Amino acid sequence: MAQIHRSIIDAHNDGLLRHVRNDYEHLGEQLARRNVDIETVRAQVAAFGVAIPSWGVGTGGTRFARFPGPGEPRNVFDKLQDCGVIQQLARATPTVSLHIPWDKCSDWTELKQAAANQGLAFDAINSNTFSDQKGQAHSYKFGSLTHTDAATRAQAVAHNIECIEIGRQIGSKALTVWVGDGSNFPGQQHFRRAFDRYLDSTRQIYAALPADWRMFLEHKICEPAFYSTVIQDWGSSFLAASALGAKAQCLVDLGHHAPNVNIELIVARLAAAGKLAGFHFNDSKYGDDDLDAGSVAPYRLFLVFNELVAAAHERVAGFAPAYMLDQSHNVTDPIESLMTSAAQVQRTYAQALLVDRAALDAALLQRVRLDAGGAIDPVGAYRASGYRRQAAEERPAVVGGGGGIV
Ligand code: PSV
Ligand code: MN
Repeated sequence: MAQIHRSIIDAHNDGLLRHVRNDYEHLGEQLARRNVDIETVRAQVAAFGVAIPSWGVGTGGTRFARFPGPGEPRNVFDKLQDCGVIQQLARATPTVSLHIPWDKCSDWTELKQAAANQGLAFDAINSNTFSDQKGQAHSYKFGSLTHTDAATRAQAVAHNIECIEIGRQIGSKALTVWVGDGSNFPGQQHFRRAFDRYLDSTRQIYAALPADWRMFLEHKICEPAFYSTVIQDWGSSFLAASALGAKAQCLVDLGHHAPNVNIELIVARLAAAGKLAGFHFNDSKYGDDDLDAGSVAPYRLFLVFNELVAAAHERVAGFAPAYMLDQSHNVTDPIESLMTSAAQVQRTYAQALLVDRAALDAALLQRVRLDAGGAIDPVGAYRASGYRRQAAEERPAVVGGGGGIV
């Protein structure tokens, strides 16, 4: 199957070109009034890329059912083809992140060439020791890198080293390690010993990393283990990454935290410590819902990007996060979801670059207020009015010693 023909894209663009040019020019004028150079922002956004997860182009499912979509990719070559279309149309996803063994193939050189033909390269490679594969000697039912059985741990370590080897062949520069290891009941696992075993296993993987590679440790609060996980939070991840060395960093998947956790603060802490590996972008309402990035809580995504832009602007040492999507498309066409999610990530980056985000909305809001008979700048008009001073004169303060809740 070929990529989408150039003539189809051109015909589509032709009909919209005039509006896009006019809108862009107008936005440029607006931004210029706030001393923002639209061409600078355009260049920064154009240089921004977010990797597609190979598993994201297939239809996902829940614990209850999976409803296959039409034309699902049958193998890693089909997946690359879908990724190629996403990049061809949306131009925000120049790399793909593979997951082994889901994406195993017999000829990695051929795969690398197939990717290049689609204008794609490879981002971090993901290992999988959270499910058993056919013919595997030891089961991961009760853990992998932290299993109490040494032979099972050795098998999980060997798999990760194999992933590094595959990654070398396709041009990856990082290994992402997420384990489902943990426990379902209090008392099932010795917390300290399980973490020690994790360190012991990951040290062996770390030792196999090429000099120019990084190792991304991904934490997750729960699932599939529902009482405890070994790398439960950024604290555990940070402890492990610090123990391993400079090449080990912490990867933040936006869906892997307790509800209401201040993720942007975690981002700031990790960036300051030189330990921010990157992101798995997605969105959620309740747990690790893996919904489309920015679809539920766009402001949270903005606050994350605000930290990222600030760290880049302030040239924080060692700041070079890798950006990836990690979503499960259960009811939508994965290609559509990935294109709109990538655009949402790009848009949020652009918004954060503008810094004075409030000013962007101001023109519209000012007009709405004006039409309704309000003040163009309500706070400015309020301060200038002296209302508070007058109120203080007319309403003398009451000495109060109680709490603030009345
Ligand atoms: C685990 O929930 C995770 O976020 C990890 O990144 C896995 O590699 C991926 O999802 C698998 O879907
Ligand atoms: Mn993830």
